[in-house]
Amino acid sequence: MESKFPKDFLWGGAVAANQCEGAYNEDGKGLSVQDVMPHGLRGGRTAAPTDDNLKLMGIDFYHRYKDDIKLFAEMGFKVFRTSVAWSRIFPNGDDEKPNEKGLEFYDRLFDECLKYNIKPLVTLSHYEPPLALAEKYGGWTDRRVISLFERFAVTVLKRYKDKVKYWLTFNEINAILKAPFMCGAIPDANLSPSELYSAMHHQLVASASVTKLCHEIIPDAKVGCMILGVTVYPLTPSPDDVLLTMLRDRETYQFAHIHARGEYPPYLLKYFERNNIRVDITEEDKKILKNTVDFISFSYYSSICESADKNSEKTGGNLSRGCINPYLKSSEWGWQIDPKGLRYTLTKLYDMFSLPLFIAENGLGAEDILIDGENGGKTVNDDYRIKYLNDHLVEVEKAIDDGIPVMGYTSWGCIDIVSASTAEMKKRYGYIYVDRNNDGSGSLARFRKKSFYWYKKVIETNGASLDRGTE
Ligand code: BGP
Repeated sequence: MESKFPKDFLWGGAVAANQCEGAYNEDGKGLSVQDVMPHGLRGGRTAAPTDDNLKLMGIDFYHRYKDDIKLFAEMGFKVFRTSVAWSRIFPNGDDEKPNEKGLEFYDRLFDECLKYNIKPLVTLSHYEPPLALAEKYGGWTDRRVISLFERFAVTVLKRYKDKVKYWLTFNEINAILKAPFMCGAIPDANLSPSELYSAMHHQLVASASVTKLCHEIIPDAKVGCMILGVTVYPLTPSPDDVLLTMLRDRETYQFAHIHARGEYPPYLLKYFERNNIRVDITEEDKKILKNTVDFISFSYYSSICESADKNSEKTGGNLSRGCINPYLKSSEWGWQIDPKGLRYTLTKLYDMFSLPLFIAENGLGAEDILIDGENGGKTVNDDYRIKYLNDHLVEVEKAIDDGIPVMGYTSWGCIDIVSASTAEMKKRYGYIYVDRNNDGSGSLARFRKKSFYWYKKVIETNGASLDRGTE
């Protein structure tokens, strides 16, 4: 069947520095919050890095990026999403001068991408603020962190202005309300709502300010926000469930609203007022927020249901959990699989904000079994992953056919990396298997999975090879 994907569709994959690079203390890098979160999101933090933190070595991308990018190029990637680790460039977050060695690493990395005509899509902050900001400032609760972030962003934007034309400000910016330490270097577990929402506000102002700076420094750049795209359905047609779903949706879409419309939605301001939440939104902040994004990007893995019934059974998930949808199956980690939910989210976001969309993350975390492959190599028969990705892409194509401008698709963890929520290797997303285990053992060798060849074909045919079933 003829493909409906636009000719210039950006096919690719995504990772984050802290989940793949390793080399956590090499070439002048400072510690990031991830270096003291050995067990992921729910595991708390340690005082200093510990040996059981798989992120300290990641998949050694810092040293192996050339071979890995070569593999991405073999699949035909048009785009590669990664982040610049803030603590590689400003080891303490507030240093006066950047760390040249850190900057050189990303020069080499982006050059390597460009060698194969792969466009870098760069996230400035992907769950990896410098740890020193937690200790010295209480993280993003302190307004001064806005200018520290601007300093980092300007340094990076100026340095890579000829190499990187696609930028994202904060990964899943809505996540700060759920994981304040990981997203905002906020050490205090007993944070008041006013402090938490102030931290959120500071990130939103920083995001808008960096959007402006990026447009000034790189006039031909496209800057997007990045939202954790939680798709929510009412569990039943009960008006209570429907209303709750609407309210839950607002928790996500308010972030897109601020980035796309340049102001707080009235319902969020009302929420502050009703709950006595004090956020200092200055006149200057309001002006800065007017610097809106060029596109909206989001992550999409699964959907959840909302119910007024407090006893309804809950799904798995990393940051957003909800009620189980009886019509859907789940991944081994309890994330409900819902390809149609992706079309729903694309449609909803476009109906609300009329901006181009980018699917910055999507994928299936699964346990893979390495088997013997051709020519003495190894491989994985990951038909389950192929099915997941295929079915989601078929829904993306339908959204495109409905007239929604979708710029690109970077599937998550295109090479196996350490997971964010559980900090393990066992949960794999990649087209490329990395020989590394939860106990830290493994040769770090890379092997092409069956999905590697499948995705190569999808890109080669611009989506025409997707299996659209009988629909
Ligand atoms: C998103 C994060 C990623 C990523 C992904 C999958 O929320 O932006 O960093 O890891 O989720 O989650 P996990 O790694 O926990 O399976």
